[in-house]
Formats: sequence, C-alpha cells, structure tokens
Amino acid sequence: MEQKWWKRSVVYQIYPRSFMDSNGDGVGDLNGIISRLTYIQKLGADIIWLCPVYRSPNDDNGYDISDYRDIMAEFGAMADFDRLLEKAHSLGLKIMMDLVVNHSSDEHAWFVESQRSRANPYRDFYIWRDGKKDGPPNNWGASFGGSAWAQAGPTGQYYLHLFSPKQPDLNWENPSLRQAVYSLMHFWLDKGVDGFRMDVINYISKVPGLPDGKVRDGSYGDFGPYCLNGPRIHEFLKEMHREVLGHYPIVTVGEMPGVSTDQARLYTAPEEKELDMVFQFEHMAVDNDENGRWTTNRFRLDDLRRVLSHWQTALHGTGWNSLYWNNHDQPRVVSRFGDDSTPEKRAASAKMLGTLLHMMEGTPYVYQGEELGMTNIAFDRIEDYRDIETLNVYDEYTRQRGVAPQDMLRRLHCRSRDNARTPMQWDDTKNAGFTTGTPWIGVNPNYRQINAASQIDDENSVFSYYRRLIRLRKEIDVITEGDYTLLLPDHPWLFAYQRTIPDQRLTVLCGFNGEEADCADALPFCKGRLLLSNYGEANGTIWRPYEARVYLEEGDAL
Ligand code: ISL
Ligand code: CA
Repeated sequence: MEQKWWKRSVVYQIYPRSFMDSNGDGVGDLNGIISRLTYIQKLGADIIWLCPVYRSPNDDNGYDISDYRDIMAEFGAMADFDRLLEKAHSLGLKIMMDLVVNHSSDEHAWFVESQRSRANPYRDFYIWRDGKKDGPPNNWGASFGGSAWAQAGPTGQYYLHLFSPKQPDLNWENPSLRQAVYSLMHFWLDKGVDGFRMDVINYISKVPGLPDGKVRDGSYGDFGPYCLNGPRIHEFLKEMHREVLGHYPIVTVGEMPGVSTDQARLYTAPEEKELDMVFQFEHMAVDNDENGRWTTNRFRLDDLRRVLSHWQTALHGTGWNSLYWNNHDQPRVVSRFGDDSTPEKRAASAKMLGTLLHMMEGTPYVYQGEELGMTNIAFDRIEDYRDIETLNVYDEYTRQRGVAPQDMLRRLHCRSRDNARTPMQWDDTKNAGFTTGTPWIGVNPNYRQINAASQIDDENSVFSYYRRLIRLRKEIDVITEGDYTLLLPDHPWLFAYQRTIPDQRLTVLCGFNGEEADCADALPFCKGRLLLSNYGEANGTIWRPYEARVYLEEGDAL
C-alpha cells in the first residue's frame, strides 16, 4: 500500500494573533507570518496549521466567523493571504486552514437573516426552538458557561449555541446549509490550500428532539451524549468527502473532543472515506480531578502512560492519530507534564517530552513556542487575561462557587488557555520582538531567557533538539509505522516503549524524574545505537534528571 504523505509530516501550529506583528498594532498578522516562514522551514516542519484568519468579531479569537471568504481586518487582506500561500509553497511548506463550521458568528450574514423571521430562507441554517414556559428549550449548558440557548430577533424563539452566545450552532440537518459549507470549502481548496483542521467536527450532528442532559453540578445539563458523535455524523462526513475532500490531494484533521478509539477508527480508516486523522483529547484530561479542568492537580505518570499507549495500539494499522502536547487551548507542556522550576530542568524535560511524543505513531504537532520550551504565564490580575473561557470561568468560580480569587488565579496559571496565547518569544528585545507596539496580551517576562534568537544556532537548545526529532521522522522508517510495545508498564518514573518493523527496532526511554537515579530496570533495553539523547552520551544505568534516550537496532539479527 502506498504511504500517505502526511504520515511522515510534522505540523507546526500558528496562532496568528500571537505569532508575529508586522505593523506595530500589537496584533499578529499575515505579513508577520510571512516574515517568519523560513524559521518554520529551518525547524523542519512541513505543514502549517493556521488557526482561523477569516473575518470575525473575535468573541472567541476567530472561532466565531462572520465571513468565511474574507480575511480578518486585523490580520491583513486576501492579497496578503495569497502571498502567504505562495511563499509557503515556494519554501516547501503546506498550509492547513482551520475550518470552523459547527457554528458561525452571530454577525455572519446567514445568522443576521436567520433571526429576522420564521419564514426567512436562512431560518433553518441554525437551530431554532420554542422555549419552555419561561425558559430555554432544554437544560443544556454551554461550554463557556450559562445556558446553551439564547434569544435573538422578533420571534421569541431560542437558538442553540454550544459555545458562546456569539457562536450559534449551524444546522447540519439542512441540506442547503451543508451545500453552503461545501461551497466555501471549494473556495479555499481552489485557491490551493493543502487541507483543513476541522473544529469540533464531531459536534455537528445532534440527536433529534434535543433531550435534556444529565445535571452534574450546578443547574445545567450535559449536552455531550446528544451532540458528540451524533446519529448522522458519519453520513455527513461521507457526503463531505464525496462532494469536496475526495477531489483534492489534501490532508484533513478532525478535532474531536470525547471520541473513543473505536469511533476514531471509523472516522479515519481509509476505506471509510471520511477524514485522514483525529485530534483527540483523552491525554489532555489526565490532570483533571473531580472538579474537572479547573484545578492545580498534577498528573500521574500511570494515567498518561495508559492513555497514550492505548491510542498507540488501538489505531495501529487501522486509523491515524495526531500527536500533540500543546495547542492554543492547552497550558504549556513543559509547565504541565515537565518541570519549569530551573533552566536546566526546563530544557531537559522539554526535550524529554518531545522525544516521548515524536517517536510515537501518528502525525506530530508542534505548537508555536513549544520548540523553545515556552512556559505557562502567571498573570497576577484577572484583568490581564483575555480568553473568553478564562474570564467566564473565573467569574463563575469566584462569584457562584465560592472559590477565593487568589486560589482561582493559581488554577488559571495551571490551566488557562491564555497560557498558550502569550506572544511568541523571538528575541530578548522589547516585547520579545513580537511587536513594536503594545501587545494585545502580555508577554511572558521570561522572554529574556527563553527566545528563538538565543536557540536557533545553539546546538544544545530545545529548538535544535526538536529539529533533530523532526528530521529523524523523515529518515527512520520504523518511526512512521512500527508497531508499539509498552515496556516496564509499572515503572514509577520511566516511560519506555519499543517500535518495531521487520528490520528495525526503536527503543524509547523517557525519565519523568527530576533527580538523578540509578535505573537498573532499563539495562536490558539499552541496546543498539544511541540515536538520540538529551544528554549526549549515555552513562550506563545512571539516569540524569528528565533524561531521554532513543536506541535503534537494525538488520536481520532482529
Ligand atoms: O478548550 C478546551 C479545553 O481543552 C476545549 O474544551 C475546547 O473548547 C474544545 O476542544 C473545542 O475547541 C475548539 O472549538 C472552540 C474554540 O474556542 C477552541 O479554541 C477550538 O480549538 C469553539 O470554536
Ligand atoms: Ca498587526
């Protein structure tokens, strides 16, 4: 079987607002991205995932789109986009667009029309229902707080919004809406973009009747069972493939909260003709506790190892997964699963985490700044945060749940989405070289120590190590499709596994231990050529803080 190109690719994710500002207004933009394309090329990634750049009122930083065929004014114009695409292609970089079609902005012309009257031709582009007595049609709570229903227009009816009230859900039951979406997808693909990352795409089919959800805490019900992986999801994706995706040599990624490995196989098995890979979240929940995400709780290695290993074995040979530690919704991995307490531990643990992920099966993603070991931000005032989810949850927890403001700020320091959204740290000049103006969100003060300029030519830097990780995927076959065996499954701090094809065996040994220790357990596995390590030469069974080693055995002897 011919191997798909995106199985050997590495994705670099750009959050345009925070990547590079070219005109001093404090907001990253397309010309800024163009000026940094050679940096991504140097790193060796080959696909850029561009977070939304379409016209948007920015209630949720572009995940609320008011015109799918235009560019956000702050980011530039369509001519800038065309130049970005052309320049990227000339450097051998592909561009994957973010497709946000579970919902639009309430300022989209479709919604402006839709809310006018029940008879409006766009009425059924959205999900309108009569309220019950004096309240909304059902008890669902929205992801960003409050009810999932709001009223608009003169009819008295409610519309569904699983995210903010400015993000009304599109009605995929309506064939005209589906055709309108396919049409805008053609628009971008005909321009020559190389694929789509599809935002919460497993939310688009809702259970008819929209039944009340189970109430966990507080007053709202859980929409999950009625909206995630709903009854017509596979039908819709197959139709999308037939009408659009199958006609282009592209890559498609389904962002899918709450997807099981069985479902992921159905979404990504090539013979199903739906999507190329899933982007799932199970490993992003290992540090949750009984209160969910808003906690300072640390993860347990056992949980991380179990979840990652399960996805490795369950999809092998049948489906395809995205490998990531970070995105624009997640805290920084070095602060979360690594150790940012000293410069040495930060660099070592960033490299160790990179090793663990990049040697697995799947398509790896690097989120801007991860390749530098960028860390979480600790703003000490809620006013410094910008993210709608963060601001809403702070409000809810401090006002309704009785959590003290200082306590809540500590939780945000661990988990807020803004941890990923502080400006990219390019150099040690003012504002980390991101902008000559006032940045839209504060720069992490550690930019003087952590920045690209100081790392690019330093062969011991996190950046240089990520370059090596990315290059290995291009060079060593077993990394792409070797099968996966977990080693030492109960080890207290070593996460070890092997990947195997008939004539290559790769052994990956990653220490989640901040102290030096003797690790005799690893001895039987330290065999073959030491391909990569974050400490240079190995020192027998002595494991230095956050040491990672990758060994390769080759040939008929296996
Ligand atoms: O942010 C989260 C915490 O992990 C998720 O619950 C997130 O809301 C979910 O993964 C969906 O995310 C996507 O759709 C949202 C948008 O706010 C996110 O930025 C986007 O990645 C609504 O479009
Ligand atoms: Ca700008």
